[in-house]
Amino acid sequence: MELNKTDRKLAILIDPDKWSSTDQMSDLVHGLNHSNVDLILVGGSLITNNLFDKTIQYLKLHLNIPVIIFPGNGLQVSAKADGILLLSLISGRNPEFLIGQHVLAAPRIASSGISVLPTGYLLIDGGKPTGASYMSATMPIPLDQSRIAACTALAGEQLGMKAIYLDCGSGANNSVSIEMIETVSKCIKIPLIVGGGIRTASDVVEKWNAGANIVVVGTAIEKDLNLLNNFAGLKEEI
Ligand code: 1GP
Repeated sequence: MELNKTDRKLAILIDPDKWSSTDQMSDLVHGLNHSNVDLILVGGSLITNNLFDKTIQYLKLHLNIPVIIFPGNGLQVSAKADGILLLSLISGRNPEFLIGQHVLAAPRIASSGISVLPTGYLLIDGGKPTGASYMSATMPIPLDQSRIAACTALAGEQLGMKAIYLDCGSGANNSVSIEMIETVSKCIKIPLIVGGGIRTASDVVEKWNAGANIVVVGTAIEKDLNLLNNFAGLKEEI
């Protein structure tokens, strides 16, 4: 999985709980095949159905877009994916999400043979508690504390992480601010992923312009699949 500091990529997050019917998946695949989406992320802070593996398999079968696991916990591993963002929740101080789940998942990740991208994951306060903040039992970084986010991201880079993910959490009221993206992006040499509460094509462009290398959209696509049409041709506009 190659990511670069010059990338401007769009990723769609698929939570298998939210795309559980065959009709939904068929519409999704049709929409994605006519979009300019660069990456598919699959995962969720809590997945209650048993469709994780099948969802990845279906997406791989019907799409020519890399499918990357965005794991909410150590159970979310599949050999059918192209890779995994191995998230360490470095904004938090809960050892379970800094290293604990990783120990449990390590043998399965190794035997799956999928590519691994060690990623420093920072939860940012998006104006409401989210599944990620609750399930990880961590306190997000306040949205106006860009310096804390930048120092945390820099520490992640110094620890050897290959990407940083700033996330307000799925369905957040507010997305990561332009100021925070600019501050963090300038501080690190590794690629920056930004997600949580991003709803429109213009939001995506703003985040790219601020320094995000990958912008992730999940909930907005669940609510309106037609939004994918707005994303088509986005890169030609900038
Ligand atoms: C959540 O960044 C992702 O981890 C996507 O968030 O669902 O709010 O788009 P949304």
